[in-house]
Amino acid sequence: MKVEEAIVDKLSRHFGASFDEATKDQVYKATAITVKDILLAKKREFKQANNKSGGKRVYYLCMEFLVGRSLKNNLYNLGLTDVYKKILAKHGYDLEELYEMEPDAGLGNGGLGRLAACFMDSLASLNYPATGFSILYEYGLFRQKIVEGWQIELPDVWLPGGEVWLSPRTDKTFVVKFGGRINETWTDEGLVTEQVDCEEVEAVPYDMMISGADSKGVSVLRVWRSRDIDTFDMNSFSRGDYARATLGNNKAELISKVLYPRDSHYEGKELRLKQQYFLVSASAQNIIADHMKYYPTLDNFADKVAIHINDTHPAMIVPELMRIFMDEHHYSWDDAFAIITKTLAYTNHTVLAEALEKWPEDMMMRLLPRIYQIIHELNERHCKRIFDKFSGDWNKCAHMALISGGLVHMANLSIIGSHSVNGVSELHSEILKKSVFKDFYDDTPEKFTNVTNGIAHRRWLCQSNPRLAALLDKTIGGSYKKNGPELIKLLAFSNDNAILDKLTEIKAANKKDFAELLYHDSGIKLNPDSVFDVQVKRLHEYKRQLLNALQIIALYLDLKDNPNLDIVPQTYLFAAKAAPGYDRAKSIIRLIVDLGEEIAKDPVISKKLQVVFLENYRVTMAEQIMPASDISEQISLAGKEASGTGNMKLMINGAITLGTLDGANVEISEAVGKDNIYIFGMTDKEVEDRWRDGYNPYKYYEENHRLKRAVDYLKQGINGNDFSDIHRYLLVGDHGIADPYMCLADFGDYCRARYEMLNDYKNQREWAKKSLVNIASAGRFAADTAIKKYADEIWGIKPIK
Ligand code: B1H
Repeated sequence: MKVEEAIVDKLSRHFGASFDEATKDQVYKATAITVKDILLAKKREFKQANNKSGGKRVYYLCMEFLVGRSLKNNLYNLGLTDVYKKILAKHGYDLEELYEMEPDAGLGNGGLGRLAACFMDSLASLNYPATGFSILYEYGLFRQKIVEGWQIELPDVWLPGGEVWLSPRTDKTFVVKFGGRINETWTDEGLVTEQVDCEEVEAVPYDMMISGADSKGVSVLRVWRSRDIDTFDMNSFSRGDYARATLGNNKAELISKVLYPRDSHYEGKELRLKQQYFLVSASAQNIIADHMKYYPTLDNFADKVAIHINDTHPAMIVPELMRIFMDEHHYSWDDAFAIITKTLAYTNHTVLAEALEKWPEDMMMRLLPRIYQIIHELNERHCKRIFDKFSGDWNKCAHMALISGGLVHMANLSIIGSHSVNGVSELHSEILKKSVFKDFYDDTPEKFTNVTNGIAHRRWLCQSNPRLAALLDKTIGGSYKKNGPELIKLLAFSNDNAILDKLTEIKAANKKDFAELLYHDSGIKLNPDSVFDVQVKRLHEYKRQLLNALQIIALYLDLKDNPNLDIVPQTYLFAAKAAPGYDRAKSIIRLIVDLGEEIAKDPVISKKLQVVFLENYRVTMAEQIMPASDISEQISLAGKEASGTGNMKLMINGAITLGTLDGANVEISEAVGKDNIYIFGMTDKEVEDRWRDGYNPYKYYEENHRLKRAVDYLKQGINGNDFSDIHRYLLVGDHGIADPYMCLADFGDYCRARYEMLNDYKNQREWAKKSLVNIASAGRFAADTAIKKYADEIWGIKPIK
């Protein structure tokens, strides 16, 4: 069927409407359904080709996939944008406006979830057969509202509008068991192990398809929804209590109700543990059932299947696979373990101590008795081996144990169960080897490797910055779309004034667009002739939005002294969600909001300095803001940010990084060279030394009068509000040590780097040249590059021909 007929057909069948009668929302949905049909057909062909080749498939397990919107991305990747645009225009609809009807699928917190989504895109584009597994959260990451400076969380109702992209597969459900006890009986077949008297929950799969770009590939994201098995209560029914009979207890449905909103932070809630096992068990059963459809045995499992543990959240896949191999397929412990470890690989995404998952032993024992038994046995065998290998080194045993101090250590479980362990930037992977996982590295150095993160550059450059993409197409041709590193061809134009001026024009136009959008959405007016300095990411102390705020306060106070100070007009754009229970993060948001309002009251200073906190940061907003940014703030305390990916998205859009030598900033700096990035602050090694020598923020405060003034200003009241809690946090320490992320230590050098940067900004040609070098060098951070490395070196999968 032709596209036009298909849309007409969907409108009529789903909404009983014609183009003329339908609402915009109905036209969006009908359009989306036609695209989904195309994806389904494409997926079917791709799957058949894979079946024929008998190749290996990768399953990517992750508690989060931050997909954002799908219509624009799929049309782009299918090469159908223009076709749809024309047809819809014929009926009076602007495709761009239809895109706006779609809610973001916010099934993730931040970088970790967005990375998983970018990887699905690359896998499909490179023709690798891949399935992502996650949870169909009824509510994704909360919507943020700012009321008098405070963050308020509202539920993210995304399904009405997002659901069109999901295909329910009610024929492929699995049962997941919780609680009860383990029964072991000897029969003729040997030992039978069963979990009895337990709660059974049904896992119902929904598939979301993600098309590859200019490829045959389609990735499937399979998300599980939990459902009560028996919602019909026969006892109540026979008593005549019909209302109660149909009520069910809805307990099971709680499991997939809502995404936990803490980024880089472990939350030891029972419901979260249930979510993790729910994901793991349904996915493991699904993977094994798929395998058994084609092969009579699991002996070749590791040759046909690669499973990725994305952060420790799905780590229970290790004991769950052991359970299925042993209890259901009667493998011996050693045989099962050998096959399973060959199948599994693990990526670590953070070294923050508070993010490392440790589940209470008793909670696991009660909720997942069989899983606990297996982990217990794994631990015994593992500790014995380590004890023998390292001649009775108890310390090593204690560090490396799966269970110690009444806690189950999920990172250790992930390492033991995998053949590969990687970090997400060179620096981060080194830190894993030399400190966080040092003992494991000593034991099995061959497991450890690095794969630096990447971004879906077709989405973050081609789709979100069409002006820049058009210039690139004209200047270097379009091959960079399939091969990111070819962006480097742009370097040949670094002295071409026509191109440089064009880059400046494009940035100006993007800034104007963003300013108009913001004005339209929220009535906030930006000065598009100022430099747009952007810090957009989750709010976390280690990311140091507070350092940025202190620097702004210092500048503001300078301007109060001397309103005629000759500076480049500056607009600071912040956007960040704070975890709901994270009070410090919330008070930093309030500080930024109040600071912005305070400055706005001054008619003279506000012409030179504006601070705006953008509400409800999400994928769609990121796509709008990245192309409009001049300065990319990547200022985490060195050693804390595992990689960062916003840094890459801003870079590829021509923003220049102001950053510390942390995460992937180190590699960005190597890629662009020191003239095209502004690096400041301590290195991770210096940070360590400073701690060892005893960190005293007071010293910096006393030595730098601008800093002292800025810190003291917190106590004075900003926009009528008191921030002495932050003052105390920086100098005395509210709970524990003062200034735990060393804002004061890096303040001086941060101001120095920024001063140089703004000075350089005055020369627009030179600035454009730096911008060009950044765009040209960003190709190595294409997610395709990362995926090729995972495929070749870790998963051992091949593209389907
Ligand atoms: C990252 C997380 C994370 N690291 C726990 N860890 C979560 C941990 O809900 N939880 O329990 C959620 C998220 N997220 C980020 O991963 C890193 O901080 C970034 O530096 C990195 O770029 C990103 C992708 O690797």
